[in-house]
Amino acid sequence: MKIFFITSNDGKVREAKALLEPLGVEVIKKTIEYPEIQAGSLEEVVEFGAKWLAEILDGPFMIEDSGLFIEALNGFPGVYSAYVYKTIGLDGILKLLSDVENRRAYFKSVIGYYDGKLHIFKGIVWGRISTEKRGIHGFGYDPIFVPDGYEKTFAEMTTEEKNAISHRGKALKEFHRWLKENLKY
Ligand code: ITT
Repeated sequence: MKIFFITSNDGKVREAKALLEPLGVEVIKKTIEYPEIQAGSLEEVVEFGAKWLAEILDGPFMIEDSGLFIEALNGFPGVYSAYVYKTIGLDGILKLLSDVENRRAYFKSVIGYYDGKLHIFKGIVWGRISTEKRGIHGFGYDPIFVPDGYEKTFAEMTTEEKNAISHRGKALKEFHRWLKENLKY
């Protein structure tokens, strides 16, 4: 089967393809700018975006909203992750945490699949913010995030290694389980 993934982020598409295509789900990227409201949660952003896109798209589609939540910063950048990445960037986050001992943080991914109804799938991965940028793979905050149980950052892992433990990998696996049960493709 084919799934249209509405996103501007090639990193997200690469991860979705790596995980879903061996399972028989073809992922097709489609870039359509949709409003990302300033809401208190990723779920609300996905809900609003999916309803907005449903008005202009014919077939089923998926979107995804994600963010990095840093404990010592009360969950910042969280829903503002895309904006913060583009403005203060990784160096800005490292500077904010320069004297901070508690470096705990988690990534969260919320996938919305719309087929006339909205279905939500979520994944979280806990870890810590490193003291310097490391690695060349992945995208976004990957060079400064070390998942629990590892010494490497996400940017020092292959797409497959990251998918096996990441927030997006977990949400995609849940989504795939649902597709198999409900669509029996
Ligand atoms: P869309 O078009 O799909 O919205 P986006 O890049 O704007 O793509 P989001 O709105 O979901 O994505 O914003 C998430 C931000 O969090 C984005 O800037 C990424 O840099 C970062 N992010 C999300 N998932 C990540 C991951 O797996 N690794 C590193 N950074 C991630």
